[in-house]
Amino acid sequence: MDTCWLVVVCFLRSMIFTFSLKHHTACKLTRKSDIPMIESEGDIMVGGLFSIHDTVLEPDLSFTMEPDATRCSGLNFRTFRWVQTMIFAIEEVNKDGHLLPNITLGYKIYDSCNTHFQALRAAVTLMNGQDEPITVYKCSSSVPVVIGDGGSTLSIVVARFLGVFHVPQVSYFSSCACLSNKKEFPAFLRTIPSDLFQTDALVQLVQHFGWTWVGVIAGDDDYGRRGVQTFNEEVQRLGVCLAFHEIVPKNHAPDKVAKIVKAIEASRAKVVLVFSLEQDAHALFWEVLRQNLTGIQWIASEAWITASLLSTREFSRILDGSVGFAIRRADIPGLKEFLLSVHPSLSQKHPFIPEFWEKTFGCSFQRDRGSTDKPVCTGSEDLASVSNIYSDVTQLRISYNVYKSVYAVAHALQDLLECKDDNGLFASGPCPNISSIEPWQLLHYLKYVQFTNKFGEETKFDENGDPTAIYDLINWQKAADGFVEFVTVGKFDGTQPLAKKLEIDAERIIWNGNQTQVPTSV
Ligand code: TCR
Repeated sequence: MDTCWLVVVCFLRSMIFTFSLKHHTACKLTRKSDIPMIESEGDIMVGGLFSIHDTVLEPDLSFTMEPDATRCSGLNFRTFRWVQTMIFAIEEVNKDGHLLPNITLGYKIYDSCNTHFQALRAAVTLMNGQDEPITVYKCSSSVPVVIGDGGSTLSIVVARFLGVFHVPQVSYFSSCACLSNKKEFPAFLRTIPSDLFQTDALVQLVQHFGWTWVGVIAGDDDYGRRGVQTFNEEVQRLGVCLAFHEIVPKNHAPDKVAKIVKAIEASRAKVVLVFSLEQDAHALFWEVLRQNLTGIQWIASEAWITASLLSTREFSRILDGSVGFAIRRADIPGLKEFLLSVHPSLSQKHPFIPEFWEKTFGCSFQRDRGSTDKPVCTGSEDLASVSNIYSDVTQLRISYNVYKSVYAVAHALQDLLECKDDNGLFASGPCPNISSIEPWQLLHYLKYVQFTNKFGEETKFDENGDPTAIYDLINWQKAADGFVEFVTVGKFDGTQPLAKKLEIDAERIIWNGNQTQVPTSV
């Protein structure tokens, strides 16, 4: 009898233990209101990660009350255009009678707020669905593929997580060469070329014009430091001498930046590469202007070659003639109209629209008039009447990468649907079940996807998930209104044999100081 009781008690205790353990692991990760999401239903859902805002406002973590939901600030018009481009591309695929004819694509897009932990939080939520608890044993994901993230720092964090579950991730903006490592990032692909190819292109440019005495300046981050490091190694092998190697500090300390500009002058180098993000380049050129250092032929890295911050009248005196490689652009028919069709009436599915509207028109939707002196937004404001970075479709480079990413996913799905049994994933295996596509199956098809889009450009990925590296060679020329015009004067095509990679239309280049003669480096 005693033994019998013991067994019953043990059984009950183990039940309680299992229950509490389950309860513990099943804690809710997020509340629905925590993370705003742009959503549209579809047969197959595509996840999206974009830094719609520039920063996260830290919640109060004093542990004396429940922390508020995370809030982000600084709505970014450029990224907002990228988000709309993803939606545009998905709607275009849905209307296409040939591509995925009987299937509708839906989407769930989250804001990673330019912050790695927010990006990770968004990725986890994408995988699990907002209302569901996070559990270790749930292996199917609410989305089989994610488009994003933007910056490399964010993509690296997200890719470590998604990679574990073999959820394919297609980035439109993360160019760090480190992401080509498939041991670390097995499910990561991208439509932006790796920076490795950019440095290769820059080295060939230097060689092409016979420059032998070149100065280099880097921004103090992975982008600048890594870029310059590979450039230096390559260029020195070709017998080019480095006049100096400077690093622009992130705090833009005036005395340090002034020293760098003095060093440029002292070196007598006439050709200088600046491999940095536009903000750091801006700090440097501000000082170059102040010291009135002219006559330098600047070579730009991709991050600032089409930067609106620098292509102004003010800087044109020193920066005219600059050359550098930019990601390819395209004119996407219908996109402009789509961008202008954003309206507050769509806010239910797109919770970021009210803020976008308020920022664009300087008005407020707040009913409580006491807290704001801005005019009330009526909804009849006219988007077409304002010109801003959001609706500017003249430089669709990253937007075009977003567009390509959506099409890569659509074509991979199409290939998956066309799979015939006995010709499935493995030599003679069955085909995936359409109604429950597993992320790893889609990853397989994405790796081998290959198609030519309506602009005649082919998209495919190499064994590292990298696209074919094609860049436009851009030259800054002064337009009639005093502003800078980005003129395409050549092309770098990484697929070509070495001698044919770089194609330059040298006669069309106008060098620094309004010269047509190629500058010499000494
Ligand atoms: N990919 C970079 C960030 C970046 C950037 C830019 C920032 C690229 N191009 C232009 C500002 C302006 C390319 C990344 O994080 O991978």
